[in-house]
Amino acid sequence: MTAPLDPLHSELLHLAQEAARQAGALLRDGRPADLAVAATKSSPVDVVTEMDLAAEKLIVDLISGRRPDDGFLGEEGASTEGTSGVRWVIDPLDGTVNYLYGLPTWAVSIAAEVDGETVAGVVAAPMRGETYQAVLGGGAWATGAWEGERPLVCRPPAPLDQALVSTGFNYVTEVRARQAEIAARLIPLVRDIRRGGSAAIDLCDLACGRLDGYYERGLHPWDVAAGDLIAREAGAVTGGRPGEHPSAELTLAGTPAVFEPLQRLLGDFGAWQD
Ligand code: 2AM
Ligand code: CA
Repeated sequence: MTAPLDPLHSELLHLAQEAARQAGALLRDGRPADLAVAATKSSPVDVVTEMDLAAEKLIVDLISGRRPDDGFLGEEGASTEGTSGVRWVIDPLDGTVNYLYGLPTWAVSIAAEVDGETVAGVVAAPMRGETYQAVLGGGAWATGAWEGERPLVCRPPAPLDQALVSTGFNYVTEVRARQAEIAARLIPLVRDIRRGGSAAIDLCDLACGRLDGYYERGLHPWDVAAGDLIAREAGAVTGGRPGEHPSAELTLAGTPAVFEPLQRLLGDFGAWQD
C-alpha cells in the first residue's frame, strides 16, 4: 500500500474483514457433515438457505451494531437505505452449489460503498484458507496460511489464444444452454476455460494471477461488488458490455491485454443478446 488510507475506508475495511471472518467460520464450522450426502435428496437446499440466512444475519448484526446508520443490500434480503452514505453489499455465501457438495470454492463477499462507489472489498474463502481484500486506491492483497500479506497483481499480458478464461452458467436451463453454445465457440480460441462456481472467487483468482479472464451473465451486484474492486486494484480491467460497468447482462474482467479482445469476441458471438 502506498498512500495512507482514508480513515473511513480503513474503518470499513476492518469491519468487513471481521464480519467476513466470523461469517466464514460460521459457514465452515456449521456445515452439517452429511450435507454432501443430503445433496442427493430434495431437502438440502433448505439447509444451505438456513446457513445463508444465518451468515447474512451475523454480518448485518455485527456491522449495524457498530454503524447503525449504514444501508445494506444482501442476497438474502437485507435491503435498507441508511442515512450515512455508506452501503454494504453482501453475498453471505457465494458458490452455494460448491458449498452444498463440499467443494472448497465458496466465499463470503462483503463490499462497502460510499456514495455509490465501492471503497473496500473483502472475499473470504475459508476452505482455501485465503482471504482477498482491497481498498480503493490502496491496492489488493491476500492473507492466508503464509506469514503476513501478499500483494495481488494480475498476470502479465498474454494473447487471447494463450488465455485461461473462467466463466459460469446460469441456474435457468435455457440460459445455461445458450451460455454453453458461446463457451463452445470460445474454447478453440483460448488456452482453456474453467468453471469455478463462485463469481467472487473467480474475480479474486484473476487478481491473484491465476486466470487471464472471466465472464458471466446473470450475476447480481452482491456476487461481484467486492471481487470487482479486488480485481481492479490488482491491475485487472473490469466492465460489462462495451463502455458499461458490470451488469446482469455481462460481467467481464481480464488482464489489460485480454479484456478488450475477449469483450470483442463475446460481442461477435452475441453473448449479451438473448
Ligand atoms: P450463488 O452461489 O450465491 O448463487 C456461479 O456461476 C456464480 O453465479 C455464483 O457466484 C452464483 O452465486 C452466481 N449466481 C447468482 N445468481 C445466479 C443465477 N441466477 N444463475 C446462476 N448463477 C448465479
Ligand atoms: Ca452469489
